[in-house]
Amino acid sequence: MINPLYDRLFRPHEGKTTPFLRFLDGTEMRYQDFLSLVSRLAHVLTEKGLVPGDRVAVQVHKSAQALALYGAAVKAGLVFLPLNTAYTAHEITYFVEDSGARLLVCDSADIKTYQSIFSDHDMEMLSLDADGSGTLMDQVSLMDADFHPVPRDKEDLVAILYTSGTTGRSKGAMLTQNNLLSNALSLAEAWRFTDQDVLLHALPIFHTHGLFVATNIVLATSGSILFLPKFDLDAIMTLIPKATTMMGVPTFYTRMLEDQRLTQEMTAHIRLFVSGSAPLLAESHRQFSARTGHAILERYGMTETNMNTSNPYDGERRPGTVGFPLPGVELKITDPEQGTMMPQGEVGQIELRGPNVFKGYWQMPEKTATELRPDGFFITGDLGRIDADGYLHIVGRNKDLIISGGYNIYPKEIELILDDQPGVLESAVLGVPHPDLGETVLGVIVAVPGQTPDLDHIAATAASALARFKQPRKLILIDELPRNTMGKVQKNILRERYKDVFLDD
Ligand code: MLC
Ligand code: AMP
Repeated sequence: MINPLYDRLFRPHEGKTTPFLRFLDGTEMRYQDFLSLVSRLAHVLTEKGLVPGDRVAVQVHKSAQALALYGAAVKAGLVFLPLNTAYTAHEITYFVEDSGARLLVCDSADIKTYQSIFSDHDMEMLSLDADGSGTLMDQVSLMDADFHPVPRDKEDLVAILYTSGTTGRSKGAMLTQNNLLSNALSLAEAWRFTDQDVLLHALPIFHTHGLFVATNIVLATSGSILFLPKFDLDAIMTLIPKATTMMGVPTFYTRMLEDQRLTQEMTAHIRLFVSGSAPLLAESHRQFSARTGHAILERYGMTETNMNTSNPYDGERRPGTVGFPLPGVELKITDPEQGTMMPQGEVGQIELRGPNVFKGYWQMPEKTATELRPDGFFITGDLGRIDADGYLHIVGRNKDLIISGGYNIYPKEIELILDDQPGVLESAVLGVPHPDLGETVLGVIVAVPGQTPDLDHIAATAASALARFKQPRKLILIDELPRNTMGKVQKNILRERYKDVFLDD
């Protein structure tokens, strides 16, 4: 094979006239038109001087053109680096500099800001807007629709996805051609996707879930995608009768449950609902079954590993569990201190090995070595146990991580900002229950003796530096942080103390 990912996921569709993307307004983009856009975009990228292995940073709204840009990067042998549209210029600066991106594609509204920030960088910049226009697309029309795929090895990098880190510094997870391809094929089979499927797609396309899981499975099986710009409850309710499958984070399902339009009849055409990226409450699973007759299939994944486990397609989809390891994935539960195997049924850290597991963190060999063992097992930081029937239960996290509406937030990054503010002695940032987002961010602050920090000012400073989803939804001033005898802040005590802050609203 010349370029395994392109050859298996994209090439078979060249010339195909069936629809790939279907839009809200009833229009469609056929496979052959998508593939020709991929080729033209690949020409734009290479004519900008990019060579195989170069990073293409992309912070754009969800559009067919944005998805085609991913295909173009694959075809041209480049490394795709998608970035959350909510990231601020401060956050983007880090990702661009750390990755050494050679091209940044962003919204035209941001281009002036980025041009001034990156004026002394050897990096090209092009714009792509939500409506598919921009300087990137201006060049597309001039390009040939034939582009010979750049040869790649299955171990070559195809994407870097940044995930936040415990130290406050984000880490770029390096994903290979084989990581993505093996996972897409494995999931397509496990979840029985065919060319008859119509996937309702309301996830963002800058993360594993919306970009790789959802898109690659459909590409692997030649179905079509109902392509929504974002999650919109009304649009979901209108389109569900036209879809056969849907993938979402738990917030999608809890919001759907609050809508009286969700019934057994209106979901009758759906064959599969999938949930992941954050824990789906067993209670939500049961309510959904009672209302619709559908047992949501919950699965477990990570940016670093793609998808690891899944409830069965046939057989019991057990609420509150994430099912069994996918074919080819080895999973073990180990003692967090010793790394030794825990007895069956006991809680320990989840370790994983398989073709889905990433190659390491971009230019962070030490960090890679602490999480990826020499024998190939990846230490996930999630805590779990395997029940008597083999189902994996995720019972907590051995890492200081908040998951809000499916987005990961590492408290350290926020604490570093809060600690820097006038009048602040120290801070602790934690995740507390939230009815819509599952968890949300709470900031707890201790003042320098005799001073009164201005919480509004601190919130405004956090807002200028951090994406909205990372900003504390509330700041609370307290006298001191609870600590254990080793001096470590006991966030579990704070979590218990403030567990109802957002539930009482
Ligand atoms: C938006 N906001 C969020 C937020 N999303 N705040 C906290 N957490 C989030 N997840 C902010 C908005 O900026 C806005 O701020 C306010 O919250 C409400 O806006 P909204 O319009 O209601 O938000 P909405 O667009 O509905 O977004 C919620 C959401 C979205 C859940 C639909 O976040 C989403 O699509 N999440 C999916 C994330 C995802 O794809 N994760 C996969 C990661 S891959 P303000 O100021 O107006 O109040 C992975 C691996 C795996 O984890 O296993 O899959
Ligand atoms: P990310 O780094 O965004 O890829 O998020 C990965 C993390 O999301 C995992 O380490 C888990 O903590 C969490 N996660 C993903 N899927 C599930 C799930 N079904 N249940 C519980 N947690 C999940």
